[in-house]
Amino acid sequence: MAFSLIDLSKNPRPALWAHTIHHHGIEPGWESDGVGHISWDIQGGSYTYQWRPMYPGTYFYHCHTNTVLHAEMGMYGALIVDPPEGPGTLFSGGPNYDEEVFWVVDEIDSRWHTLSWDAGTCGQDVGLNVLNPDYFVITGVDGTGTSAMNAPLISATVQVGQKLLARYICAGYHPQRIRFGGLTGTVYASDGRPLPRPIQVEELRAHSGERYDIIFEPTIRGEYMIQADVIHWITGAVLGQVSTNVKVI
Ligand SMILES: [Cu+2]
Repeated sequence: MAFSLIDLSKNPRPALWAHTIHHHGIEPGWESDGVGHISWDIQGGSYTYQWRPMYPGTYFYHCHTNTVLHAEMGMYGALIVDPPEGPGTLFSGGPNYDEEVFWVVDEIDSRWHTLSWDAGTCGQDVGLNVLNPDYFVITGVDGTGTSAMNAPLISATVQVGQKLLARYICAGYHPQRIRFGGLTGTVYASDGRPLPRPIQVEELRAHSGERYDIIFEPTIRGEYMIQADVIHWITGAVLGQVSTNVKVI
């Protein structure tokens, strides 16, 4: 492990700036929280993040260097903590599941992707307050066509009587609404913690960074369309939509 702590008040901006990992819900110490300036800023080399997973669940992490831009660029991910029982159990004492899918929904404004990695860090207004998405993705796959249909880790085929766990993450900046095409799901946990009591839902609304663990126990064979709308945070207009499917056989 090689790193140096940079005092920004005394050092010029380095030619090579690193990225960091900032966790949501994991609660590491400050030295592993990845928030620029108050955690480690690393000039070259690498840093090993350390923390102890205390609660099983669905977590979210993202880069915290020039955060708004880098997270939009796709520097984020899902982090799954399984209970001691292993995959197949959501949390100790919680429900079991047979299949697992990941619905990580995000919007992309391709204009932002023409910017330099450090755009705006010296106080310039580079327009990061304007997000007009022209691409919509689910778990890294184009969600507007058919790419996410029957896609591994996103789409699922289950039998009547089986339980499907969907780990849904709102990874965009605009709010979202996800609809389950006629399936009723049960939300058992959110943001890495069990709910006081499970809630039955036919759709969910979520804001940036929120996670929901939803279990479906379909009783009727058929193909169900899962659709998430990306909704403008001021006007409420639907800006775009991603789709995938669940087949019940
Ligand atoms: Cu970064």
